[in-house]
Parts: sequence; C-alpha cells; structure tokens
Amino acid sequence: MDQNELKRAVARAAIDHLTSGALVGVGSGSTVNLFIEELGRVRDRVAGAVSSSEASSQRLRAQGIEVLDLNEVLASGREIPVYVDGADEINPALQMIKGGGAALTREKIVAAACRRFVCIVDESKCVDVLGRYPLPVEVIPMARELVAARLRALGGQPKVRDGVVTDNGQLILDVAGLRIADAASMEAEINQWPGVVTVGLFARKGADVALVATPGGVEQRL
Ligand code: ABF
Repeated sequence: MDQNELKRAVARAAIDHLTSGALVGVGSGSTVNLFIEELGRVRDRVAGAVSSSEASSQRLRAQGIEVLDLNEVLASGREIPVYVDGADEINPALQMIKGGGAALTREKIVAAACRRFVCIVDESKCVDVLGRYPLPVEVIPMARELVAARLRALGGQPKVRDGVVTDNGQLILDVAGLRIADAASMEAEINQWPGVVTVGLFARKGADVALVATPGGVEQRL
C-alpha cells in the first residue's frame, strides 16, 4: 500500500465516526481532501460543514456540501459533534503538531467548537516525542523577530516560511530542532507571547481518537 492508499483508507474509516444528520467540522490537508471526497458520497447523511480553510470550503462545495459560517452556527445554538482533521505528527497521548498547510489558526478554532476531534493519519505521522516535524507558529509580521528570538531561546531554529501568507494575512515561522517533552506547557508558553497568533501544538486539547492507517488496516487509538 502506498501512502496515498493509506490516506484513502483512513479517510474512509472516518465516515463511521460521523453523527448522522448533524454538522461536521472539517480540517485541511491532503488526507482531509480524501475525506471530503468520501463525505461527498454520503452527503445526505450530513447537515453541512464548518470548514477550517478556504481550500477545504471550495472542495466541500464541489461535493455539494453546504459550508456554514461558524459564528452563525454557534449563535443559533447548533452543535458540531465531530471535527475531522489530519496532523503532521501525533504522539501516544494524542497531542499533535499541525500547521504544515498553514491553516492552524482556523483549525484550532473549529476544533475547539466541535465536541470530538477525530484525527486521521497514516502511521508515518506517529512519534513518541513531538518535534521532529518543524513546529509552525503563526505570527503577526511586526512581531517576527521578537518571536523568533524567543523561539531560539527555547532551543529552536525558526525560519520564515517563504512566500506564505495565511488565510488571516499573517506569517508562519517553522521551528526546527525542538524536542517537545511537555507539549501542553510549551503550547501555553508560546501562545501568550505578544505577536503570536497561534502555535501549531494541539496539546492542551488534543485528539479524542486517532485513526491510524497501517498496511494491516486502520487502527483506532484512544
Ligand atoms: C492539516 O493538514 C494540518 O494541520 C497538517 O499540517 C496537515 C496534514 O496534512 P496531510 O494530511 O496533507 O499530511 O490538517
């Protein structure tokens, strides 16, 4: 099985985790793109979607799935039972690094608005300790060097992601060289620095379940 087939298998498995007739929160990335295709096949079972990126919204609409505004959904008192998204890395505690696709801020917002986070990955994303994948941090451009200096003080090597402006008009710093033993503390620390919009650690609120595609089948990890 190649990596694309693994991604397809886990995207398909996520369909069983949806709540019939309800809204679904949808993340971003190549695994989620396959999930959106699978969602198109069962579009009658979902009431609509709340999306974490312009790219996912376009794909959802192309599958005939209505994309709703998060504020309107929440203001009307509707619930979103499940959020489905990929990750760049996930550890055994189901804490993640996300943001390789630069959609981390909206992903964190939509994930926080949904009851359960179903993470869909192939086994190449599973690590014991987060940090092999460079940690994305979304930053207001004026604060770039301030935040970069603080990331260096933590032992990281930050680098501006070339040519990338996020959906929110900000920059991404990718931070190599971190070994993230206490992901929840690091998330809290970086989050409160002036100029940081979002750090790509999803640790204080990680996934509720990980569906992991392996050549032997899709494993469910809790
Ligand atoms: C997004 O998709 C991310 O936060 C993460 O960067 C990425 C994983 O992408 P892929 O499925 O393409 O590996 O959800």
